Amino acid sequence: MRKEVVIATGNEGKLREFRQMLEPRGFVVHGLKELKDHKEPEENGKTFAENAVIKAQAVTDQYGIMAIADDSGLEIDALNGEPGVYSARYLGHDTPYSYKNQVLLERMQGVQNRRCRYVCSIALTRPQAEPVVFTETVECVVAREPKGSNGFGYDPIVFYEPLGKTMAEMSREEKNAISHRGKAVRDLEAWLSGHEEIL
Ligand code: ITT
Repeated sequence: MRKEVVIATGNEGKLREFRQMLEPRGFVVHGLKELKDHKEPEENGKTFAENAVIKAQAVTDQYGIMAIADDSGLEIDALNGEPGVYSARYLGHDTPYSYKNQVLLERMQGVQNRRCRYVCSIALTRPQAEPVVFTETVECVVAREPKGSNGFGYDPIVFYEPLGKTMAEMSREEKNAISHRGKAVRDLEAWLSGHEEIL
């Protein structure tokens, strides 16, 4: 039987990573661009998990097909968890991250408590089934200055103490081994392995 799944994301990087994981497992993977008249839902959840479910469930409800969505972001303790679920929209969706990162560093100037974390929730939705959600985090500190050019988004200012470098100074493999998304994807893989018969 063909196992079909839609990756409910407008982010090409996320689509590529999920494709790499799911195609070897026999899934036929579709991106949102292949769907006709897809209605983008409002991401109005209060948590990453709620938003991941909103994005995946919208596709399952509209097309009657299994869907996977990822919602993620950066929480800074001294800023009451900002930018949090607004990470992609913080200071404007299309504002360059070099600017967003500079603003965050300015807001953190002189602040002693630099604890922060990346959070990733992955939701899997299927017709006539409850959503399945995996949430993982990676604990970090806000760097004093941006460093590194790998990765994306907030990576240059997110410093991972056990390796002594920012997320943007890590290779893809290094980041994947410890990251919020790497861990959540492995949770999803383990769940899929244990539920082959019902997919
Ligand atoms: P979709 O909602 O269409 O999947 P998106 O890129 O808008 O795509 P999110 O709403 O989940 O995705 O926003 C995630 C934001 O969180 C992203 O734009 C970054 O600013 C930040 N972020 C999440 N994971 C990150 C990582 O590994 N490295 C750097 N920034 C990250």
